[in-house]
Amino acid sequence: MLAKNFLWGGAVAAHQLEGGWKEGNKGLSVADVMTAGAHGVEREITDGVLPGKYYPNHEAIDFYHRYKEDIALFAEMGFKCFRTSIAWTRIFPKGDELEPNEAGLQFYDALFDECLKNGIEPVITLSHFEIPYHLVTQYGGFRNRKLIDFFERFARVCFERFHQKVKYWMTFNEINNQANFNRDFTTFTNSGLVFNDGDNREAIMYQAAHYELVASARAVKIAHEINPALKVGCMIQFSPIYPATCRPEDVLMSQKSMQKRFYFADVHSFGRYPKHITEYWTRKNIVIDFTEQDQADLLAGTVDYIGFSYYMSFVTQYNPDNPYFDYGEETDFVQNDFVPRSDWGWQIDPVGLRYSLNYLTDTYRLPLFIVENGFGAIDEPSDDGMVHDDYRIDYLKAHIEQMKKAVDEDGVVLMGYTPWGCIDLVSAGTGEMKKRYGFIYVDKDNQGNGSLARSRKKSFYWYQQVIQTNGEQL
Ligand code: BGP
Repeated sequence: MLAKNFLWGGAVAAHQLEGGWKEGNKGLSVADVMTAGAHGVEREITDGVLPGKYYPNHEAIDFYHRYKEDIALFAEMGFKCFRTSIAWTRIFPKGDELEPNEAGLQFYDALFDECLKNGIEPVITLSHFEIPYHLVTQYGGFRNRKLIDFFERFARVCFERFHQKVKYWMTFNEINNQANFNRDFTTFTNSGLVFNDGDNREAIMYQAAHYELVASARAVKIAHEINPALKVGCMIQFSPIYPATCRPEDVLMSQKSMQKRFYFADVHSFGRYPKHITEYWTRKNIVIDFTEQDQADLLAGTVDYIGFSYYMSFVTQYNPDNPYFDYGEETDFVQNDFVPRSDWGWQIDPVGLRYSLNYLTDTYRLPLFIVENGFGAIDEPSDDGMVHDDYRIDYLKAHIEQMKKAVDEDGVVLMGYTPWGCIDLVSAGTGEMKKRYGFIYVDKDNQGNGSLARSRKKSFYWYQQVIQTNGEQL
C-alpha cells in the first residue's frame, strides 16, 4: 500500500508552459531563442527574433496569465503536489546581476500561494533547460567556473524567499542528459554549451558537468542552512540500458553504458566521483579543473532524495570497435523486440520502471521520487469534444502497477509520482504542441493557432480516481 501522504501530482517546466517571455522584466533564456522543430527535426538556436520564425516558448500555453484556472483543474483532479520550475530569467534576467528582479519573485510568490490555497504542495526544480541566454553568449555557459557563483546566488535567493512555501526542491533537471555529448544537446540540458568545430566535446562536457555538480552541492548546503526542514533532491534522467543478449561482452557493455549515464547520481548522493570516471579521465587525457574546495563542497551538499524521470529503456550490445569497453555510445543501442514503441520511437517498458526503482534503491539507499513519466501522443478531440486517450491511461496504469509492486513487494521507499506534462505543453525536444502528455487538453497547434481553451480528457477523470483511492483503483 502506498503511504497516506504519497505525493500524487503532475510535472511541468516553466519555459514549456508559462509564456509571458518578456513580462515582469523577464530576460531571454535559451528556450526563448529556440525555434519549433518537428518530427526528427532539431530545434534551431537563433537570437530569438528572426522574422518569419516561430518561437513556441514565447507564449507556450500562457500559464503566466492562466495559472489560477489551471491550478483549480489540478485541485479538481486531487493533486497533492505540483512540480514546476522557477525560470532563472525571471529572477535574474541576464543571470549575472547582483540583485534579483522583484517582479519575478512576486510571480512565484503568487503561484505558490495559489497552490497552497488549493492544498497542493509545490515541488520546485531550480534549473530546467532554461539557463539565461546571456550566460551562454557572454560566458560560454557551464564551461565557465563563474557559472557556479551565478547559480549559487540564484539558488540562495529562491530558498530565502520561498522556504516557507516550498519544502521539496531539485537542483538541475536531468543533469545527466549531457552525457550524450555527441548530440547537440542545448535543448535537453541546463549547461548552455554551444560547440565549435574542433572542440573536444567530451572534455568540455565533463568539465561543465563538474561545475554543475559543484553548483548543485552548494545549493543543497545553502538550503539546509536556511531551513533544515527543506528536502533537496537531484534529478536524473533514468533509462535502464539492458544487454542485447547474455553474452558477457554485451552485459559488460550494458554496465559501462549505465556507468557513463548515471555517475552523476553517485556524485550527488555520495559527494565523490566513482573511480571508473577518474580512471577514464586519466586514460583519455582529460584534465578537469577540480579544486580541493570543490571536493569539500560535493561532500557537504549531498542530496536528500533522488528524483528521476522514467520514460523508456534502451538496449545495447558489444561494439568490436570499442575493445576497451569505454563507455557505450547511443550509436551502439539496438531495438528491443519485447516492448512496443510510441509514435516518437520511445520504447514503452513498464517493467523497466520497477527495475529502475530497485536499481536506484540498491545503489543509493535514498528515498526516490518519480518526477516524470508519461506518454507523448497525438490527441484528437472526438465529436463529443473530448479526447478519449485510452492509450495514455493504459501507459500510466501499467507503470503505476509496476511502481506499486516495487513499493509493496520490493520495499522501495517512494515519495511520490508526478506524471509529465499534466497539462498539454510545448515539447522540450521538438518544440511541438502536438506531442501531448496532458490530462488537460489545450487548444493550440504546432503553428501557434488555437484559443488556448482548456478541457478535460478522459484520462483526467481516470487519474482523479487513482488519486482518490491512493492508487488502489486503476
Ligand atoms: C524530459 C524533460 C521534460 C520533457 C520530457 C518529454 O526529458 O525533462 O522537459 O519535455 O522529457 O520530452 P519531450 O518534450 O521532448 O517529449
